[in-house]
Amino acid sequence: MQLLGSSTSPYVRRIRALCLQYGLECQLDSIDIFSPEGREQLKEKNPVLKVPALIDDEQTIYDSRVIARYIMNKAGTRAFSWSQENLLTLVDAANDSLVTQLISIRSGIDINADNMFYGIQRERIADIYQVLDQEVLNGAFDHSHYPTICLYCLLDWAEFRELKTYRDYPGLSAFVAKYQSSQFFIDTDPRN
Ligand SMILES: N[C@@H](CCC(=O)N[C@@H](CS)C(=O)NCC(=O)O)C(=O)O
Repeated sequence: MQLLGSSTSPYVRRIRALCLQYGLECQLDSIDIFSPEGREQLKEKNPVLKVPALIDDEQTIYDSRVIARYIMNKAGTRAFSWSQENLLTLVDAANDSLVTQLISIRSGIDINADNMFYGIQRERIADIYQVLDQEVLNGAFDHSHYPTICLYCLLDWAEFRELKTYRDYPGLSAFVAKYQSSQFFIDTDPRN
């Protein structure tokens, strides 16, 4: 399998970590999604113009959640429960808002501006971090399943990009401390 993506993307990292967890071979085809060449490759492989995209022989899959289902199917694992789907939706919504913030910063836009659009993103991120903190304390992320991988990739990436810190949240801080020595997170660290 070939994964079109970048080594810094939290959405790409979660798929790389999942493949490592299952011992499945997945080659990262690294692109700069904002360079002219990268955009050409994206247009050819994924019309959504986002990473990751998975290419497995003739089959191409868009979107990390669908790719995860595809990989779990290949590995013979059950799909997500409804509560796991909700955890993934929470993580994805916060991650999407943070990606919006990062692209805005790189476009020279002030994400702390007092306007409706950026106010909504800040509110969503803060509320979801609060909910996820509580979910961690309630034990929802005690196991190393796919939502756990996604939460770790979100928290570590937001910290790495200096967009939002998990350190103000006791549950999230304990969560990162628990998982940071996992080999599949060390092997996919965006700083390396
Ligand atoms: N729902 C998508 C989101 C993927 C995503 O937003 N990827 C970012 C990179 S971290 C991206 O490609 N952004 C480009 C853009 O928003 O134009 C997934 O889960 O795969």
